[in-house]
Amino acid sequence: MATAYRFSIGPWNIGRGADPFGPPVRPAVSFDDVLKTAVQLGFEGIQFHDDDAVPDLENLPPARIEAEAKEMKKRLDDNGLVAEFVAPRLWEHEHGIDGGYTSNCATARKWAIERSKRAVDVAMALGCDLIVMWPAREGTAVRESKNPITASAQMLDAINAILGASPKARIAIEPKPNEPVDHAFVPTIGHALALGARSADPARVGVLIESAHAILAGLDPSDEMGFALAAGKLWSVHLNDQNGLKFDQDTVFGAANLRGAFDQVRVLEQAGYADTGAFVGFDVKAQRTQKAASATAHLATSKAIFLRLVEKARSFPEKQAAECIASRDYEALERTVLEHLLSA
Ligand code: 3MF
Ligand code: MG
Repeated sequence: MATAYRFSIGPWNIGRGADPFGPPVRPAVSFDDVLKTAVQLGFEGIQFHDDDAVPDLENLPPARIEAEAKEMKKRLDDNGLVAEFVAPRLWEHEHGIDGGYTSNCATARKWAIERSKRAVDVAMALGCDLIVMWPAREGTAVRESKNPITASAQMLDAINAILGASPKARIAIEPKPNEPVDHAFVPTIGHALALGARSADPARVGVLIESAHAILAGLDPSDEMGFALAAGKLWSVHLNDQNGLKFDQDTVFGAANLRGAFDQVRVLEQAGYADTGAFVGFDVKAQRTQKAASATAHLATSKAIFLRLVEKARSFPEKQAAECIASRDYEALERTVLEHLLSA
């Protein structure tokens, strides 16, 4: 029996439809309703920004932060849910305007490290050891505004500070090449793993791969996953889709490129990802046009498509494909793949 996949969800995946050109179009969803949706749709893990778990944590003393995070853990326990990860949300705070760890302002850099340490405290109280580092604004819009050599050292300092905050903490870096910045300092999985390898404890630094982020970097998400899986470093995924090089769309998994989605599922299957216990998350957003009553359909669809593609990966005609490869008949392999994807 193949191990079952475990799925996770973040509260930001049930959004209100705001975009850079217009305000929210749906009512706010309470955290309790997020938990209810997770249970209903069969998502076992909850992904947190630090302040999703402990609102206003900037203004609370450490003991209060811990107490509130423990209360949150109880809410999870009561619903049969677990915390998958905590991500320090540096990019929405005024100190994070020019990035946190790589800000040109020393006060902001100090703040970013302190806030990240608090995120570790939150994670530990929630009973999870994974810290997701999305270096959202760690980069430039005006290339000459920061020194990339200094920035790499600052990123490394931040990683080491998080590792130092708890011997249990593991970091999954979630690289993205652009947006909100023009050029990010940690744009790909290769960059993330290289930084991790130079850290104080390389065994505790891995990656989270978001499909759309790889596509925005002009890379194939399944190859990025394969690279991380080969190193035993793929500790979470944000599956979604992206229709070419434009803003980060966060569409339903498989919506733009079903074959690309199949290849991602296939590489996870080939590596036995489910056996590692790591979660499958979908960083998807409901379309702005979606009415509130069905604004979680994108999550249900992504999970359903993922599971259909698991079946497709498991029933893939491996022998036939191997024969095509052995005779270097890649046209026949192309046909084999396409026919399999189209078959009932
Ligand atoms: C970035 C992320 C999140 C963002 C989320 C909201 C962990 O891809 O996964 O951080 O906050 O996407 O837009
Ligand atoms: Mg993501």
